[in-house]
Amino acid sequence: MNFNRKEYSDDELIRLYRGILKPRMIEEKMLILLRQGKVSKWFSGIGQEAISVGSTLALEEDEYILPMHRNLGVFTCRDMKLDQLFAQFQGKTTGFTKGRDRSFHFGSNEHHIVGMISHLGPQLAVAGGIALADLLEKREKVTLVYSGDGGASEGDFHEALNVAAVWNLPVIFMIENNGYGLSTPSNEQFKFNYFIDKGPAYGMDALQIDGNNVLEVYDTIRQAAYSMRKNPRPMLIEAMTFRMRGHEEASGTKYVPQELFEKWAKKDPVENFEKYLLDEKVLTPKSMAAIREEFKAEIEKGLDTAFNTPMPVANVEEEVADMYLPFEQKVVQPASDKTTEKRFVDAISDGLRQSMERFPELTLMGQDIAEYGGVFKITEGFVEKFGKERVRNTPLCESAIIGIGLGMSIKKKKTMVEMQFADFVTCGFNQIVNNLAKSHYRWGQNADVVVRMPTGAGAAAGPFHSQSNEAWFFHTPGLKIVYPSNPVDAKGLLAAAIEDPNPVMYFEHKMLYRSISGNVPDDYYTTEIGKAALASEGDDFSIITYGMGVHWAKQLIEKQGLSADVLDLRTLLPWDKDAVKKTVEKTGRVIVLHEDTLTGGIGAEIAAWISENCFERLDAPVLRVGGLDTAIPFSPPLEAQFLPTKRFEEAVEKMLAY
Ligand SMILES: Cc1ncc(C[n+]2csc(CCOP(=O)(O)OP(=O)(O)O)c2C)c(N)n1
Repeated sequence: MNFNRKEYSDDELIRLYRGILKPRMIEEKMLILLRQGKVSKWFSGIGQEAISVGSTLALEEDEYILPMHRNLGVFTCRDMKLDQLFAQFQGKTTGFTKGRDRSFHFGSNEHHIVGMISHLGPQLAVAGGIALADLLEKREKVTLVYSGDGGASEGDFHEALNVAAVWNLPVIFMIENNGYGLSTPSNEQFKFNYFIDKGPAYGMDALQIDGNNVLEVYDTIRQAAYSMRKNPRPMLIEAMTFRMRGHEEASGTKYVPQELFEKWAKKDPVENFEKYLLDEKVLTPKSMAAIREEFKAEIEKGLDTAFNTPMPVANVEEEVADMYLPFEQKVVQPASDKTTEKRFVDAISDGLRQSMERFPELTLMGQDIAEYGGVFKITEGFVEKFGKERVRNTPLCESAIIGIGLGMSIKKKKTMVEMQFADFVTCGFNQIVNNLAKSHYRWGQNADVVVRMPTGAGAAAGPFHSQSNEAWFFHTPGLKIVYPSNPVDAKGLLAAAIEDPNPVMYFEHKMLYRSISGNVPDDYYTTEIGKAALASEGDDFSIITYGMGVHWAKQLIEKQGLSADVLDLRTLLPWDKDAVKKTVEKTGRVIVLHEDTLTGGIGAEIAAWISENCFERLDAPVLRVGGLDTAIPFSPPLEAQFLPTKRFEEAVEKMLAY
């Protein structure tokens, strides 16, 4: 192996040696503990340590690193206390996730590390968000994220590299090409020869290095980072290496030809570097042994402490509360009583504009939202007022953009991501339900992201521009969901969603944009999240609904001269149980109405809750009315049948006749 120390001092080389030795010694100990049944799953990085260690030590301490499952060296090189690290591996409260997530699935802002979620690829875009925040603040920093060669087959890899290239984000994409993704060899994973062929295709420089040579990794990353801090842009580094053990310790290595192990054993990154340092007389066998002794004692002590720490004591309230960053909304009243008649669409735009003025740290991202003003023109004129840095046109990369939102939160920024149509959120679903929603629970990092969702049918736009998909998110703890039905709430709830540091899905029904108006306060104000409101009051029965349902309910009551409460939920997660209880107790008869398909819809949950909690006060069974359990058809007569309006009328008749 070719080591070239260039101008590096003995101390720097010793730092690298200490860096690479410690994870190796921890891993060797882990193998023993595994055999003794004292630790569970372990993903070994033996043979690949030079990559984690060389790259981590090459960066400044406050530059973020986003490691994967074989990058123990990142954690040890950032001087994490071993007792806490081991406690994390053992699911102890004193780890980094209070026992809620395993192994390397955690972040620590103190150490400028953001760990992965199991899905691998989503991590790449989060790095882009951290880099974007640095870029916007003109901090000369780089962010480094790793990917295996297998994980790089995911669409997230493409999206993250594409956005980073288009936006000149200073991200080092470090591909650890170790020949296998679980049992699948490279030739069954991808068709190109090397990852360096991919960099230029995305418009970024790419370099291939010997991933087993810690000095080469260190020197390459130092130079790359130096240049990228001055001239922000992404770079792809392909580190050639080999996984010397199984995918995880229980899975074996039968599928790997023995010759490969023999070939790569000769390139062991620790042994070769040791030999070089001895040859160079940087270290002696005695000084090496002293370092080993020091680490051995540190590891034993860390393990002792971790093993002697009790397992977590489960507590329901704590678990449920920790899904969210605690936030007590202080409702803001408008400064004056001046109002202007505004359409729903203009009220949303107004709320967004005033939030941009109030929060300099807020950035908007979405397809065609800059000069074009968005397909519904909600951000028209924004780019002139706030500039292109804060009003960002995005490539068609929903997943990456939402992941970037999380990265921006890590750097204390707020983001609003506009889905062009709520239907397209499917392409960013994983980032929302697994990254944004779970990050606070897992390691205390909130995701300060609002996703705007132009939703709903009624325009004969067919199955992919008409869907209501709030129920997907309703089932995801960690998210909040707001869904206004009128211009005043639309403005106030959007401002409130942006103030809230937790991830909020904001649904806006497209058919309301230009069909309804109201007197909207001119000043900035917020509406309370989690509170329903009576849109109409009556005595005979209650209609619990939201969004377009509020208008259907009011129209029917008026048309038929009925007397009913119409409860507009306004927030779906968390929904207002007190208000539901109050109206049920008042009328004893309830219809839950929504546009979304019936089965598994939000109405199902509310109806079940009413029957569990208000049974004695009911005079009739709770009825649910929703969209047909079909996709949403294009042709107007078919779409009209899909929508619940006719079935709603029938349900009202049935309810009153009961
Ligand atoms: C989306 C997703 N699909 C499948 C898996 C299961 N899985 C975990 S690691 C892995 C292989 C990853 O290979 P690679 O990215 O090359 O990393 P390596 O394990 O070789 O370091 C697979 C298939 C997963 N975690 N996430």
